[in-house]
Amino acid sequence: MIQFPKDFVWGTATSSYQIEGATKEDGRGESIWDRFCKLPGKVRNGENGDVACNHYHLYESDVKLMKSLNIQSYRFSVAWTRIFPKCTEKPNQKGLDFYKRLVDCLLENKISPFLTLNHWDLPQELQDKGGWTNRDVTDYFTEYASYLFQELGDVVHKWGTHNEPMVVSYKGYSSGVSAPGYTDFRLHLKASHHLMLAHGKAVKAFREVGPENGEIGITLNIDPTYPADNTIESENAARIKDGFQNRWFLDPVLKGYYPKDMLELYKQFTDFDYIEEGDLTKIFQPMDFLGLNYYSIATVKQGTAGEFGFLGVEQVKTGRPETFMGWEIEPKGLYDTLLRFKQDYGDIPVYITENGAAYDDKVEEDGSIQDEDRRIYVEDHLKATKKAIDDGANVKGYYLWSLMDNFEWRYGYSKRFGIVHVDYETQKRTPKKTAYWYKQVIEDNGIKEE
Ligand code: IFM
Repeated sequence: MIQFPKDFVWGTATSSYQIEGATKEDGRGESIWDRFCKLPGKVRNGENGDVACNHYHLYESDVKLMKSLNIQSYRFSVAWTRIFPKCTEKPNQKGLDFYKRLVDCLLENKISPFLTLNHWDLPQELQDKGGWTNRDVTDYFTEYASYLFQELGDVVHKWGTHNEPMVVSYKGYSSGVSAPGYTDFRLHLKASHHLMLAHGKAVKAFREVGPENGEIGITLNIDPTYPADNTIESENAARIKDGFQNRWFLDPVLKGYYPKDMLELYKQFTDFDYIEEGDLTKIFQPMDFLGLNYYSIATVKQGTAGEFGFLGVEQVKTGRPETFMGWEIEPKGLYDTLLRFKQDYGDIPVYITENGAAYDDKVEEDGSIQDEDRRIYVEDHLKATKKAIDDGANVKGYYLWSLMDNFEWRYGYSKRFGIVHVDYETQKRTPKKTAYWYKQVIEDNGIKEE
């Protein structure tokens, strides 16, 4: 048996827009994803989160299902627009009540809630003011966060500010594949700064008005980056890609500065006039944990082709097996990331806030889903996690992405990440083979060796 530490937390994760549905109920306001989904060609088949997994109505049975699978903790996000449909007006009690009911239900079932404040569904009203490129949004975010700290702080102890701010700013404002869909790298730089500033302000507010025994952190999506070969050029490309995706966010929140080499490189795009004196101090707030979303690695060489060509970086495939997202599978990348945190960023406790895989699941004639490929993916990543813990990494828990199949953003419903299958016609939930396997892992607090 590969045994995990006795206080290790086993969880699953989801996010509001991806599962809730009920987008027009109980006073919820419009979010940027509601708007983005309506734009022609942005989301596969013009799909959207209007119904999704109908979790808004089915949350009680979803919680019971989690309970039946031994899940100890549930990471979910709050839809900002349910709480503040209009940012300048008073909060919407009905929206808050939904999350109160959800949290109560979790606690009744002995599942500890982990609440993320921003999993991408920014109010459209704030987007109309410039979204994350407008510094004022950092104040709106702090107000929204503080309200939830006060209203839910007695029952929720684990809090996350943003999920993957890199995706929000880069994919939303530069590559344009996510809401709001802009394509200007300068906007990404500005938006990323404001996201981190909002994070810092919210953490500070948490210390002032949040629960005394609560914990708060941020979730970053880290792609460990490796040079394609031993040349200086490839090593340089790896440094840049790592700076762009990883250090640009890790360094400000955990060290209080932007990476110097990236500031130098980005001078060609901006004069950084949006960074005000004292901002980095505001961003650099002591956190209780770091959340890591890990899926894959990046392998790069110098070049001008592809998405990162404008930075002189060309990402290449290495021939490793891939998931249904086309993401290369490399559990060692998770191990390397966990040890890198320890080496470069101190001994901060880490939660793996997302890890999992999309596969082209087939429903068998008997109704079961034999997702052996996903089970192996999870098993191999858990083994990498355990090895990292043995080698000194401070990992406190693991949240499998995702509890159930859901709306996978621009890919609509075509990519299934769940350990529970969702029939979107009937909303029937069916645990897949991975779910039963994970249940046993939790019961054993470890992985049985063959
Ligand atoms: O579905 C997403 C999630 O919203 C954020 N992290 C990556 C997942 C898989 O793409």
